[in-house]
Amino acid sequence: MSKSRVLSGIQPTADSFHLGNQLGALNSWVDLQAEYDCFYFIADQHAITVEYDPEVLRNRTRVSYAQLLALGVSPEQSTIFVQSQVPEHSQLAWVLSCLTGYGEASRMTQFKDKSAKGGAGSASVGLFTYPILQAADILLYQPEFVPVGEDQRQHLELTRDLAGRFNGRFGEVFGLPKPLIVKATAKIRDLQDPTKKMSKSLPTGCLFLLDDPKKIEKKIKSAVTDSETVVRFDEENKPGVSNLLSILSAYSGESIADLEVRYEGQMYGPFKTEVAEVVVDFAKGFQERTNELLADTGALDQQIASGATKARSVAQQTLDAVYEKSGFLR
Ligand code: ATP
Ligand code: LTN
Repeated sequence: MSKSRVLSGIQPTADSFHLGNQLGALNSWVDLQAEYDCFYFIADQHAITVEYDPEVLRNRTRVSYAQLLALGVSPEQSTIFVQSQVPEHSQLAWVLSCLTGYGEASRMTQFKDKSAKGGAGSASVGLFTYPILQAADILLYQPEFVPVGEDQRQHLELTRDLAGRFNGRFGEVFGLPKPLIVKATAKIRDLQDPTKKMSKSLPTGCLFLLDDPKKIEKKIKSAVTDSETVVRFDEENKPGVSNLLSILSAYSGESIADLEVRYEGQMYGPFKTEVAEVVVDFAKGFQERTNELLADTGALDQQIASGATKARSVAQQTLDAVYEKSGFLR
């Protein structure tokens, strides 16, 4: 029996992935490969919906791709590609945008949040139509599941609506993809303000996987905890300690309950030291693998190009069917 398909994407909007990206999303990308036919891509076209620098983007796209491989996403098992190298994404996005209501697009909360941050009137039309491009990303590959964070649920809903609308109006082409929401415990918090989620936009409390290991250690050792000295998981009253427990458990494989027992009667010092050790240990190997891939850009670019070839062989079939039903001359 053929495996069912999974598709997901990530934007190349930072110089490094952070621990939240890894534990909240990318580790599950790695795990899903055992059971599914996975398509993963770097959403570089989504990254130009806000102000950016072209050379920085090019570099971040390569670095993001290399990091995916270093995390264990495998080009043998999965199809890993860069969005802008598969022109079918833009082509399908146009067809879908003609099926999207203006009011419908206006209700997307990510646009409202992001455009509000940039100041009224400064948002691009690309930022407005972002979810339609995302719908095209997904529907081109006919996936059964789309692993995304809670923040993307609304975009998935729009994707399903557009797929159903196209099918209803022009004839059955698309299946309706289901969200695979990564479990809530995978939400990692900011080390300096554990009431917030870890995010690249708050770099002081964010652990970037490509940070200097000394910096990683320092950030963990100065993580905000609380005035108690009990290592106990209690997200509401002890968000800082609970966050560190989640991190330690994720990297060491030891359960949170076992960690609580092992740290009974101890202060935060040794606990933080161990958290720093496991993260630094992982980061060192990860950085070595990433840098090795980045050392030969020619080989890396070839690998990226062959990902695009594999992706296009699927994307073209869907686009063909869509163009046929849409009434374009073939
Ligand atoms: P921003 O700076 O815009 O908040 P970000 O740092 O949250 O960005 P994204 O590029 O939005 O990063 O996230 C990429 C993926 O990583 C998404 O699937 C998202 O759900 C996941 N992710 C990001 N931050 C965390 C976190 N703190 N905990 C768990 N998952 C996260
Ligand atoms: N919007 C997503 C990234 C993204 C995506 C996709 C995820 C773009 N296209 C298609 C899943 C499927 C984000 O910012 N996390």
